[in-house]
Amino acid sequence: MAEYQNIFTQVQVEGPPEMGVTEGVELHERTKGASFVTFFGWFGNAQVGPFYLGGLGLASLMAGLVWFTMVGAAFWAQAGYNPGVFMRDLFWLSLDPPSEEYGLGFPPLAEGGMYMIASFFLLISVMLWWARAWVLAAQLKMGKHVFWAYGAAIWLFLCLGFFRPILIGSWSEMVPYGIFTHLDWTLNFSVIHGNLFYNPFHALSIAFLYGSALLFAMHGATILAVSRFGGDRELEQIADRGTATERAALFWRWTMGFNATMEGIHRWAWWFAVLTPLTGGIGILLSGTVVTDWYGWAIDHGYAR
Ligand code: 07D
Repeated sequence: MAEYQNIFTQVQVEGPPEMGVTEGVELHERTKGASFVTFFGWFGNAQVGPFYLGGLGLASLMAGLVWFTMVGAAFWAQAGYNPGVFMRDLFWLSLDPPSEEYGLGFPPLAEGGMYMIASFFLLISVMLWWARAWVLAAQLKMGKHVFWAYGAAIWLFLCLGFFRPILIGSWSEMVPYGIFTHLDWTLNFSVIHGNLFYNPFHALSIAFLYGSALLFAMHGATILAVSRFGGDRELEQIADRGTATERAALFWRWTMGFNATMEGIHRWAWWFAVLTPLTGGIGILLSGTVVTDWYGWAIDHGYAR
């Protein structure tokens, strides 16, 4: 029976697993096998594996596990080693940074020392995973776009937990490891600095965040709308112009007079996503260093009244 096929109804043909590029790649760091999961096939590729863990990946996961375990152990102690209390209070438990009096010094273990050691491992874990993004891309002779995009997120991460605390002169400025405590920290940051909504870089960051969601929705919707003409076969559409690309482009020219290209739309997406944490980090670095009260700053600059 002839079936109508698109990316949602596709028949999941299963052949031998696709093991990928073998030239110039360290094969011993890749798992040998792969399996197939029909459920995954409904949303993406049914094939799971091979995995490429490698030294960097392994070290990163181990460092991340140390951070996770230290946070968990602190929670466990706070819950009085009682599983019921642990589950009940999970969202309120927290491993907190040292208090202000310790400045940039090293505090006693129970007063933030554990937090600092855990943070060190989190930093190592994030940076090793970043390096892995470079190495894997290099092995596949790809551009380093994922590496730089992740770098933008790391920039914000470092502004929050490293650069700004150093500029202020105290590790107490770092973000606590707890579900509700980090939310409280965020609100507190805004209140202390006179309402973060008046920080223009927070505003820019929100514009790029919301802009990313809008662009993603526009792009996703456009491709799905022309999938009946083969628009989801993006590579062929870039190389050979056909009705799908033509119609998708025409739709947006009719709608707003301008269309991105099949290639360019991904640059728009990359830049919008990357600019969210880039501008955000600038906003964080300026808070409490250059500007202490954003509402007052906005009044002084004729931006609020
Ligand atoms: C957080 C950093 C990179 C993360 C990395 C990962 C691990 C490992 C391990 C799971 C995302 C590290 C790895 C931790 C995990 C395991 C096992 C990226 C991050 C590398 N705001 N606000 C933003 C909005 C308000 C405040 C950005 C909206 C209030 C503070 C964004 C609203 C107050 C900060 C944004 C709103 C306030 C922000 C984040 C609305 C009080 C920041 C962008 C509608 C609540 C951050 C300049 C991002 C920032 C930030 C949106 C309101 C405070 C655009 C929509 C007024 C303190 N806010 N906000 O990509 O950049 O984060 O500020 O009300 O620090 Mg805000």
